[in-house]
Amino acid sequence: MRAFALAAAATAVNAEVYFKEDFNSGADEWTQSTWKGSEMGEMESCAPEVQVDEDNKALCTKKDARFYGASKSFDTFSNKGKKLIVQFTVKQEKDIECGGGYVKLGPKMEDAKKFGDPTEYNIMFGPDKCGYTKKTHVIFNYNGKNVEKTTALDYKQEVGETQLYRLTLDSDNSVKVDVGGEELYKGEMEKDWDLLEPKEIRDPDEKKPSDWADEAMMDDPKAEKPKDWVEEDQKEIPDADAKQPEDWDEEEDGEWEAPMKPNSDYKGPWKAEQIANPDYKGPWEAKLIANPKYKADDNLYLYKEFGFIGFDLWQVKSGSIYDDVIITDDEKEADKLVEDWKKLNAAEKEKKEVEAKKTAEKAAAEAKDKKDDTTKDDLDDVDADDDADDDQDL
Ligand SMILES: [Ca+2]
Repeated sequence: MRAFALAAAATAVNAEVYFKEDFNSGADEWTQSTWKGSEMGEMESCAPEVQVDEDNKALCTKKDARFYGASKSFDTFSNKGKKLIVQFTVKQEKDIECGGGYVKLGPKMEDAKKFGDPTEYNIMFGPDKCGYTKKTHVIFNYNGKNVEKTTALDYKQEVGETQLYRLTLDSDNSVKVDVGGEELYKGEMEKDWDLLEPKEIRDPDEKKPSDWADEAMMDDPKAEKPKDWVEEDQKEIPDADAKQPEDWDEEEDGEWEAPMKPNSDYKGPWKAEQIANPDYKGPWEAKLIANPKYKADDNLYLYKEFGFIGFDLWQVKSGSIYDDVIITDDEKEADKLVEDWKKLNAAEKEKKEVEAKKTAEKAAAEAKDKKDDTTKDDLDDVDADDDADDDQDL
């Protein structure tokens, strides 16, 4: 027990929060990028409409069809031998249509004003949507290449609701993604990101054997064509019921021949029954061999340096709200923010429900008014028609 308590205490002491930002004292310490010139919008400090804590402020995008770039640096660290947790919240006040909502973490930048798409980063994480293409991005940089997860993770953003994103990267090269406090993904970097060359490949020197059986089915060698099989030349036969017309003149018309009719016994060309080919072993593939290009790496997770976090975005529709960013090696530190998020998300859901009810009531009232008006109009029309008829009668 004592040893366990000591170990737990040691973990707590070693726990580190590398970066934490609640934006409650504004966003002045964030550097706004200018890499796209006049096409850029500023990520501003704002007070979200729905609040649990009324002094709360967040970081917002306010202009449509703009690039956004805002970053903040911190004391550099490496995640060597440690767990890395990145967590933040995103809310979209309206349908973003096409735009990102993710964060990038990377080594210290020389010039944060140039932060943008070409900037080198280690990890990119968060929601991304363009029309029907929607996903929760997890991109790792490996040897200078940005590598996306081979199968995309679901998009979990709902308009008008703050969503909570957490990425956990561990020193055993495992990855976990939690969205809204629920596990969205758990797996391994090597398996689910094409970071390394494949472990095994098909032997390029192996040739398909000349006697390889390509067909799964074959003619039954025991099958025999029935002796009475009607061949194709018997497809049509003279009509036995036909009679020579009485006025047939053999001298003039030639010898009478009965007209042909289809032979009902003809069943098409004879084919042997099909049986499974006992030699068939499936489609040929060269055998798997160890890939000489494969180089194992137990440190896929390891980044020498983290020095900034930033938002590098393009948004068709703005109205994104970011808050409660934390980078830590301690789950408990990240967990502390989960309860706040739950309260906020519940308040937002409640507001949405109230608004949806109001909208439905308004629509119902309008539909009723319209119906009353239409009925009145119809009656007027009937009167007008009657008048017209009366005029014609005269
Ligand atoms: Ca805040």
